[in-house]
Amino acid sequence: MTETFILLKPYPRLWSLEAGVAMVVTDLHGDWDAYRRYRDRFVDLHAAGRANCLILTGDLVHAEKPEGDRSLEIVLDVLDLRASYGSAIIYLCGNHEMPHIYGISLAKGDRVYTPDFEKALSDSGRRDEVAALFNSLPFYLRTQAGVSLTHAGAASPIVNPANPLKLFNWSHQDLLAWADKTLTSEDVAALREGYASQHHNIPYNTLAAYFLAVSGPDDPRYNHLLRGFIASSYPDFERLLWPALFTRCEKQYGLTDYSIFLDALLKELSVDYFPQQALVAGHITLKGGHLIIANRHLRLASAHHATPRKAGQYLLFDTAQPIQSIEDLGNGLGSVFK
Ligand SMILES: [Mn+2]
Repeated sequence: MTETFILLKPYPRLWSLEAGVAMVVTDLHGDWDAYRRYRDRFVDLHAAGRANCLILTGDLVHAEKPEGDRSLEIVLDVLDLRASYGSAIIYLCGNHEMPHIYGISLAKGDRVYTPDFEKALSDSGRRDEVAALFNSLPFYLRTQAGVSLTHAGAASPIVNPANPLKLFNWSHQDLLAWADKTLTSEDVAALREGYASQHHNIPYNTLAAYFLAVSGPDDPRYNHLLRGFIASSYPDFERLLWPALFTRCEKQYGLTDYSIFLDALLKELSVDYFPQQALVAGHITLKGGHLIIANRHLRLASAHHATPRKAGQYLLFDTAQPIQSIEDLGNGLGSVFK
């Protein structure tokens, strides 16, 4: 068996997979049991020559409840898998990975997701490795099969012709460097006070320890809450990056408008490439393990977003074999829970 995979990286955030059978898994959100099942299935399929690469579409981190949240163990295990399988382990950026790149917090209702993972990162001593990993993650993956993948789906900014290349070339480093530079021309002590005043006058020191596991004023990351605030105030962060990773697709835009954004995204992903016919993404809770939207979007729920969880599915498809319709992907759906 000599068949392998071909992965190209034409843009930092848009990669191309042109050969090999891919196994796709979405949104595990700190669920170690699900992660272990999918990882072991990939290892078995790979050994049997039935899968060449594993695509994790993001949101490996942040459980709904802090108890039993094994987010960091999953991410560290992905790093180990990378050591064994190299670039055959493809990890797309989700909206739950992104806040850790910028040092911003993410919450839903009473649940503040980010502090536990920041603390675990500091305790592990492997913060730099994880930061480098998150920083490298693409947003989009397209294939010769005409199937593209992303974390959440299409979003309205894609119809503005200036935006696709901005997104495909997005640099977290440039934005953070700009924020650092901005900080050097500001009165940082006053900014810290301003930050505290926006957070119930809790001292900046306490906030930095809580949100980012910063050890104190001597920590090189001491100003990172300010840096994240500045970076996330950059117009394209809010207008472009945020919708791309957080889109709620047809639930947000309605089916008619979503179809337009979906077509626009698939068209942009097809430029100078094989025509992209279908998008695979996760991010949204559904009944069962998958759902087809607008005949071009396969929403896959591998555990967290599946209802019930054990209805979660993975997808296997040949990235070199053009699909005729999205229904073709149905043959590649599988379960690790049966
Ligand atoms: Mn998500």
